[in-house]
Amino acid sequence: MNFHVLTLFPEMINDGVNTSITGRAISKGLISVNAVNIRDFAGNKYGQVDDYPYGGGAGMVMQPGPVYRSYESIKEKIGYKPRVIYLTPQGKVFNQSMAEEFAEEKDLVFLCGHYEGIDERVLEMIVTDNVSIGDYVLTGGELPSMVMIDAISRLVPGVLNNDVSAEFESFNDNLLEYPQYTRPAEFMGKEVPPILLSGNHPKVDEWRRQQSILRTMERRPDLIKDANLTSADKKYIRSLEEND
Ligand code: 6GU
Repeated sequence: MNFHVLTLFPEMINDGVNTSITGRAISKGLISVNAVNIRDFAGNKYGQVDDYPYGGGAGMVMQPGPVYRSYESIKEKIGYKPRVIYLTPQGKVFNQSMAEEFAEEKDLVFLCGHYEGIDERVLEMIVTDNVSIGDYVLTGGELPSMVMIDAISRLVPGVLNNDVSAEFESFNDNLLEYPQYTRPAEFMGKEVPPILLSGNHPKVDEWRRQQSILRTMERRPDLIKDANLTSADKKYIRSLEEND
């Protein structure tokens, strides 16, 4: 899978993705991250890419020309019109289902805005998806694009060490993960839940499932309505409600 990031700060992208799991995925050739400097497509020799907003107001607006030409350079290279994701707090809030959908693409283009934004005309021409990573305001689209690259990359086959885990997670869709423990069996007087030391795998699985449900109800009750609950899960929830 190939990620192309149109940005005024390519070093920020390269520094962010070349480490850890995404870094290893790049070394293994499973993904590529191509940070394209929009300034390389400036219209004049001074490298200008922004200008004052028509109609007045604070700040600067990124000009359409450099953005359009940087997009065209990607389109020419890959030979087709890719999906173009504009990172904006005005977009649809990113979630795991969107990550799964984007992971199906061969190429994805991320367009990172800065200053007061990008001239609307070029957005109308090239953007296919407006995406936000949450309801707060950041200084630019670079961190959001790295967040999305991370979430999408780990769904690409081979990127995670344990190829079962991403699959298992989607099976567990919309429930939070159960708590994990490792050695020592006792830490500062706190014991690991005894069931985990029992060697009884069906019981361990049942306990973990119940912990996932309990956590989701306590921490993210909004997710329960979309969870894939079995009849055993519903029975467990009823037993919790009876003990209230
Ligand atoms: Cl995608 N961009 C910016 N600038 N701020 C954000 C965001 C994106 N998502 C949340 N806040």
